[in-house]
Amino acid sequence: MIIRTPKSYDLKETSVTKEDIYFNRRKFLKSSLAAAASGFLGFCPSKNLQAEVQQLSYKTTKWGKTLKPSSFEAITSYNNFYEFGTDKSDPKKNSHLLKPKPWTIEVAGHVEKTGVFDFDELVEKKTLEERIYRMRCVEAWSMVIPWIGVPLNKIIKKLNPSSKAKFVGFTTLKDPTQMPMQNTNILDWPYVEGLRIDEAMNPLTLLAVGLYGKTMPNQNGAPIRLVVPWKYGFKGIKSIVKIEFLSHKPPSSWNIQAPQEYGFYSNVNPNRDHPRWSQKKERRITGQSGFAALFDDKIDTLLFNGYAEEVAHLYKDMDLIKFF
Ligand SMILES: Nc1nc2c(c(=O)[nH]1)N[C@H]1C(S)=C(S)[C@@H](COP(=O)(O)O)O[C@H]1N2
Ligand SMILES: [Mo]
Repeated sequence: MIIRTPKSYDLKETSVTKEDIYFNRRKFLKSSLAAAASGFLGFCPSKNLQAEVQQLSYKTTKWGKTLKPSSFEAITSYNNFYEFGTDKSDPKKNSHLLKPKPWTIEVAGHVEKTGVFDFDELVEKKTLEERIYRMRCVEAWSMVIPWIGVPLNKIIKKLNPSSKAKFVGFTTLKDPTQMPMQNTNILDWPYVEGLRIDEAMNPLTLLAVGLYGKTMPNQNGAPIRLVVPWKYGFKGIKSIVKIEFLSHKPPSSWNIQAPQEYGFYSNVNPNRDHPRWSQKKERRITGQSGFAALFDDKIDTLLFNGYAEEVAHLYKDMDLIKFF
């Protein structure tokens, strides 16, 4: 057996199948005790890649263990991030301009701890968890994404909002030198989003800082983005620089753009069609059928994207067709 010293071009090659390394790593973590004892550690196949991409340490949780994640390639090359272009392939191509480090987040409004926080102050590394969630875009495609993040409620409890805080508003970075499409007016910049405080406090809601066990790729919203798995994807605002605790409903970019098409709630609901297309089914992008996810089968869309058990109580007295 020949053990070659890897060259820099090898790192590029291995990064093509990052999800294999991810799955190996998950197996690897399980057997790490036995492995350490047997001196197996030196043969960990992901070692070289770790030098290239920063690995996050995190707690594994029960969430989504039975779901098969979409490929790393699909998750990081088929994106909506209009700050970098309107094509699904644009964010991967153009988001190298984003500088996610250093990063600060302003906290404002009806909350005790206001001010500008450094990323690491707000996101304590020891609180990171893995959550494998179904994600449903309003455009009727979906993926399964293994996020790494902090439940937003943990951060909110630390910041200690007052009883006047009925909503939470989020704002994306505005800097046209990093986000070139902000030189155009395809959307009102910066991108903004919001949740009701009880939605923000729901244990499913995450501030994600990574996926597949790695630091968040720029195209997915580095260094920190919202993940609300029972809502349409556009609620998951990327590259957040401000969190505000408000007494009134915060603005939402797509709601401002086309209020008759995109509501504030935007809970995934197969019974409420978009004015221009059905929401009954979705194209699940697995990345398994080569690049063109376009060939994947259509599956039924589930109420609250399959998370009714966890979130239906938040809307028990609401007409979900009227408050879409
Ligand atoms: N700042 C910002 N956040 C955004 C968007 C955007 O254009 N700008 N697109 C949204 C939409 S429509 C979707 S479907 C998700 C896509 O997230 P993903 O690329 O990580 O899958 O990001 C959301 N967050
Ligand atoms: Mo979307």
